[in-house]
Amino acid sequence: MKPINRRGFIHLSSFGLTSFTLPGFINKSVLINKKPIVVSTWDAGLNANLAAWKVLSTGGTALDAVEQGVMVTENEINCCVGLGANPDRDGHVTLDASIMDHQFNCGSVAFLERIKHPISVARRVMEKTPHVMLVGSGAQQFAISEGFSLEKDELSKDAKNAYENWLKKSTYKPIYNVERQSEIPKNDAAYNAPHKLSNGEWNHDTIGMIALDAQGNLSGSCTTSGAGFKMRGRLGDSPIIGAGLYVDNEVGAVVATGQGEDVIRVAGSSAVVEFMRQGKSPKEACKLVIERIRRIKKEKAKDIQVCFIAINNKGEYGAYALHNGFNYAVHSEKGNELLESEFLD
Ligand code: SD4
Repeated sequence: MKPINRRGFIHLSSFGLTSFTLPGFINKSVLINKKPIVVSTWDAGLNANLAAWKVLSTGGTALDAVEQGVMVTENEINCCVGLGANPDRDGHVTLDASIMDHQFNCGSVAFLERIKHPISVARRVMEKTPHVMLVGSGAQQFAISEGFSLEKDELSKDAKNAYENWLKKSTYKPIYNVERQSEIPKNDAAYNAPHKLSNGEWNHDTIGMIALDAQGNLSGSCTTSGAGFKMRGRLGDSPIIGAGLYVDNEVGAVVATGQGEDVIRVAGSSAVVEFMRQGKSPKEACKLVIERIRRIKKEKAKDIQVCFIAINNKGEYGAYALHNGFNYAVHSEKGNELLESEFLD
């Protein structure tokens, strides 16, 4: 056993140590072995969770889990996330991603083009630079210097079709799953199957993931192509720490999806963490911030979707959405399942 000083005591306490046999000495038998859990947004989360679970179930860190988990989704060709996703209105795919660990270390990239794994570039920003955020050509330059390859600037088949369709009208109207929900009769099975819109377009563009590992540490990640057909240069909430993602190991981890502008407005993920700090459950905390967004947006709230998922440091999780149609995937010892989120209206 190794003596530790007072500073070490505080540090190690936050890693899940509950008590000590003698002052200043660690009793390894009291190391908390937390039950790992990973929660991610939308149905793509099911696959992503499998990769994250491989890490968590073999004693790996939540940080590795949330990176490797969302890389699965970034890898999918013809997917709503990563290089196969919908482009901006000029026809280029621009990607945003962020990652945060249990010690307030965080990194993000935004407006990144032609790089397959923005989440890993975000992690390198966190670990290898004195900065939190790199954008645009600077982020791309950094990625290349770190050995990431520059992919072709070309659209996937689905994205090309969607873009050609969009060009016919060229109106910017983010849809997520709200428009589709209102189009489908409530008794239709498709009402609760938010995969694609009836016109074949994706109804979301993001995967967010939060995890608790066996050491009791939380981490989170988020990666997105942003809103399809957005203005060139537009950033959403996903690369903004505190908006699209926030982790405070003493409290919980939160990630957002949906209309990024309205998540940024309320510093959404950070706000959910603050409600959990006040003792609210993950679901209640998510709901309070969703209600705040609805109050702010008034009647315009019907045109947007915003959703949060949260885990607290006990491993309890929850989610809440503004409207119907949001689902999220949870993997624990009990298995991997897709759950329908509760919603305001
Ligand atoms: C954004 N929040 O860029 C992202 C979009 C999203 O499912 O979550 N889409 O605003």
